Amino acid sequence: MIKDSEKELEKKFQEKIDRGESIEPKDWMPERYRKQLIRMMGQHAHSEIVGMLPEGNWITRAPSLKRKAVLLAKVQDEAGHGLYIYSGTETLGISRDEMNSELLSGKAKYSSIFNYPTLSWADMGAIGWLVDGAAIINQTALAKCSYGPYARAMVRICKEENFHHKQGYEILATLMKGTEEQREMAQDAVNRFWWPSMMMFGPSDKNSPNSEELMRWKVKRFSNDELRQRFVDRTVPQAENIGIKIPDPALKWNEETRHYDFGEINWEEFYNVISGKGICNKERLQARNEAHDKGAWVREAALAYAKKQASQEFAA
Ligand code: FAQ
Repeated sequence: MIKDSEKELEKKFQEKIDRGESIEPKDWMPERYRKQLIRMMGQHAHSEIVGMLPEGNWITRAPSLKRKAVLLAKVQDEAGHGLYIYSGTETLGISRDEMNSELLSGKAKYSSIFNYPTLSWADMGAIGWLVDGAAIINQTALAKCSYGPYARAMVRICKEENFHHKQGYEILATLMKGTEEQREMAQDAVNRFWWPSMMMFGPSDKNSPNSEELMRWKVKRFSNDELRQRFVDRTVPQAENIGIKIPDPALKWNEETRHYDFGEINWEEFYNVISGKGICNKERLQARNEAHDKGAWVREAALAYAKKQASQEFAA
């Protein structure tokens, strides 16, 4: 039997995607599709892991036992999300070790948002409400992406992110019902996290080199700007509901488009942060490297145990 040429395979692959069918790990796929997914899923998994650090910073200082238990559970959830996505990425032929070394060496990117510091308890509210809120909008779309393992991981992750979003919003709503100082603290956290959250959706469509290809392959179902607009439209009424002001003087409901218009993002800041020059980039990588080094004995012990089990099974 004559094998299909690469071009024919690519044509069938695209037709499958156009019919809305999933691509599974053993299916044929263009090398570029595999590479793009490894890049994007790898960055996503790293974001979940590095994303534990800003909130982890407040676990010991949570204002009550209940808040502490909730925050602890949330940070653990993020670790779980990282693990699902790393496992999903491994189905594309890259090992967890390789991905991890790309993160530790600074070669792989992770979300810009986690390079900002968490200065007050209200930041836990702002992260849950804005950062998880932005993540849900992006990830709900990814739950319908063409790569099966990624899409399935997103379904579970979105359910947990919804809980994260609500707990963040509830922290801010509680502070807004508190003293003048507590209201100021909530507003200050939103002032600092609003624009970085808007940047999570990536560069504007005209400056997004990967979008065209990823949308053709239905990895991305919506463009960066479309998702960003969805985030603004959903978030502004929630802010009004609890008396928080969005720090954007250009923000205005547009009766014609039925969307909110908003101001220009500081793209210079965005590109600085993603090229390693954000406030906490160094600190975050250092923390991950230290954790990796301190965990060496765990990896050694696990390996020794696995070897012992294998030799016992072999002898039996
Ligand atoms: N940060 O051509 P595009 C979370 C890079 S999960 C850093 O538009 P693409 C949960 C981009 O990689 C948050 N880098 O790229 C949580 C590319 O660089 P490269 C993470 C960014 O891939 C909550 C270059 O710019 N979510 O928060 C960013 O088509 C609370 C050109 O950009 C995901 O990763 C950025 N914000 O679209 C955890 C979702 N934006 O690799 C803890 C999956 C762009 O070519 C606590 N990823 N870049 O050198 C995606 O949806 C996409 O990859 C985008 C970027 C939309 C992020």
